[in-house]
Amino acid sequence: MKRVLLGLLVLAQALGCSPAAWAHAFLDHARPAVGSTVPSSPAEVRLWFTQELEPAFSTARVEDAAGKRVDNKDGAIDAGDPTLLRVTLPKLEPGRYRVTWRVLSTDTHVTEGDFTFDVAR
Ligand SMILES: [Cu+2]
Repeated sequence: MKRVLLGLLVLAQALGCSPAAWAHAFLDHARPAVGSTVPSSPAEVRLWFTQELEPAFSTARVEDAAGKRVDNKDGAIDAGDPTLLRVTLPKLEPGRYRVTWRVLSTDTHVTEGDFTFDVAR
């Protein structure tokens, strides 16, 4: 019985998720917050995830309402917090912006998503 259980544990790890936590890395919260309106152009977008991320395969981009990329293309995992992905921004005009993220968590699963925020007039 012990051997079977051990086999299942090894299988679970091979599949990528630890038996204790089957979840992948999902967006926990963001700043600017999902769907929010901020009074002025934020200096950066910060994305906090539910798991630690693999730096080489975790990216975020910010586009304006016309679909033009506006971020500084410097998306990176925070040096002190492996669940935090940051990308800096130039000064943004008022309007709606879409943040798209795609991350690889340390459990080897890729997840992706997007949301918008508004810069107030
Ligand atoms: Cu997973």
